[in-house]
Amino acid sequence: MSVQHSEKSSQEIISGLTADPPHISPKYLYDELGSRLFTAITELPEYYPTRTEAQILKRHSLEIKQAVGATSTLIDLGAGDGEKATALFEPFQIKRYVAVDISAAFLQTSLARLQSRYPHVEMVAVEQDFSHSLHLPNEIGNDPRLFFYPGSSIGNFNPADALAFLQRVRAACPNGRLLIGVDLIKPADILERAYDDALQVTAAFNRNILRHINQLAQTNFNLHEWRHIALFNADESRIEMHLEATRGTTVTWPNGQRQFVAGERIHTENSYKWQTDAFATLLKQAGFNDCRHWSDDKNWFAVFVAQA
Ligand code: AVI
Repeated sequence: MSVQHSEKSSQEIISGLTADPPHISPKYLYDELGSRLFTAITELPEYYPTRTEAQILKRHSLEIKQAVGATSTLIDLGAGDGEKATALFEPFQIKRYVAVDISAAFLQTSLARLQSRYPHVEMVAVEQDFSHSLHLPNEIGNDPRLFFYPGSSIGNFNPADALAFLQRVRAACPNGRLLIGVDLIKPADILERAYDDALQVTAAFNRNILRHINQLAQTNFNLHEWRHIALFNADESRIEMHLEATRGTTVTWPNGQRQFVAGERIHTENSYKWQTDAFATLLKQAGFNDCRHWSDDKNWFAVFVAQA
């Protein structure tokens, strides 16, 4: 197993905190605890994307396998615990599993566990923030590649960045395929419940970003002073997550500070919801062709296969 390291930037965090409106990149949601909280979110009754996607993959497995064709290297973008990808190992006869994720500690633990369950699959861990660039190590070779981007993580990019991201994947995938999950537009109450669950796991996930950046940028956020907000912005077709100050407070860091008044919000995440036609157009704009998709009975989620 090999690990590639990347640098985290406290400068980026501070410039987001001092911007108007203030924001924190959603990638900082995923330290080790954040990744575990996200795994817990995927098990919540209100959070339908993960299980709906799994149902689509299961129900249409034969057609999806046919659309993907021959492949042996699976590149899992935002692998997390890698569990979703394991469902593809056998049907696609995967020989090499390349797990790309921003959280190195989580990746290593996950791959060590997977390696003992799948001793014949070569495992490569790549610690990378692929939201800006995608560099894969030479050791993964030139066998046909299947890029796997499940869970509607594409929704965490705005449409322009989603296009740029898909173009990068397209460039890294000569003659390969992309298998990607996309969350679809649906009534606001269903969406808002999915991002503001009764157990408040999503609230913990959102507030954990402050704990994480306190470590990275030496800020002194008091988590008790911030509450979780999730709302559907219909004009932008996205769920927004914010952290709202419950009282006036001053946050400091080495050589700087910012005051927040009660009710002021820090924007932490967007999760865009798509129409299937618009997403197929986006894939074509990125240079993919032969795009096919499958959906569930309620049309809540879609799985696309596209050819590079
Ligand atoms: C990772 N990503 C697709 C999740 C989403 O639904 O946008 C992150 C998430 N945020 C809150 N709940 C889940």
